[in-house]
Amino acid sequence: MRVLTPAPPAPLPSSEAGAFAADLHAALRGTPRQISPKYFYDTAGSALFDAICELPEYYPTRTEHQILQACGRDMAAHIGTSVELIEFGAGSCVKVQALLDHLGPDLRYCPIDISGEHLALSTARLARRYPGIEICPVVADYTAALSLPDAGSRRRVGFFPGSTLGNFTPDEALQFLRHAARLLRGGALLIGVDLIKHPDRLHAAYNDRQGITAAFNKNLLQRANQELGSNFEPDQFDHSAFYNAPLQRIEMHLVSRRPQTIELQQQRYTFEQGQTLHTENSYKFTIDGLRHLAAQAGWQAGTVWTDPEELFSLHWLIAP
Ligand code: AVI
Repeated sequence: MRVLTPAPPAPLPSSEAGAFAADLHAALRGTPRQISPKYFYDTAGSALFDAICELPEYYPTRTEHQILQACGRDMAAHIGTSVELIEFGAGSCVKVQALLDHLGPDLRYCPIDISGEHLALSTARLARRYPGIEICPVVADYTAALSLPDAGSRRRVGFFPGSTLGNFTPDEALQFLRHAARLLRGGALLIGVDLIKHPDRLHAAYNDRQGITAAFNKNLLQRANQELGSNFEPDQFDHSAFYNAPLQRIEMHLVSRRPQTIELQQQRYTFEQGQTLHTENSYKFTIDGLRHLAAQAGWQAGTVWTDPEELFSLHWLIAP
């Protein structure tokens, strides 16, 4: 078993808080008011997201898992041997196990995640389960410039499951795919994206009956109160999630239930009744749409794996 020590360290909490404060002020000054969904994921938000993944209405995680279970052997054959497998935003390193189960020991696995603590726990667990694999965790923001371990003669293959690409703006998605194509030149990328389907199914997935997605959305306000000392009243905002068909995306908003003023670091911001803070977009793709986007970023589109209902898809992209 070989687990290399994670490096470099995660950003300091104070700089994270500074970025959150700056982005929240900018969002509240903007028209429309919009903030990056990356701020959902503090400890409470990450736990709520894990709970979302278990919900009966939230099909993406379960469906992707089913595809990985059913087609993991074939995907592993595409990945091949003598590979450096790089997972972008690996978190608890659970999904990759469907691939590791079919890959030989001649493999280096490099999970990248911003949370060093989380990564250390997940890779320790993984090393116990796959003692023959070299694990080389990288603590970093995978959307920024990365320094990865030298691949030597190994081919680099990326793994980016979970339809996280859908939470990027179209420009960011293109930028990420270009950045990944450079990083994985001569190799490939296995990427999971959610597919366009009937709006009722999409609506249900983001408006669950237990209200977990609503709590996840409102947690952003709790986080601001805790970390930045603002005075949002989460009960005075409604969760709103709907499918914007022309833009092929689920939009999540927090809607002010009444006229109200909030204070954030000595600045006052007024919400009219019905005014929203736009907290997330979750883009949905067609199979051809994703292949076209990948081609624009320099990829050659290969095999696609889906479930029988075509709810979700995993794509093999080649970086020439
Ligand atoms: C992480 N991401 C792919 C999820 C999604 O479906 O866009 C985040 C999420 N937001 C609400 N529910 C789940």
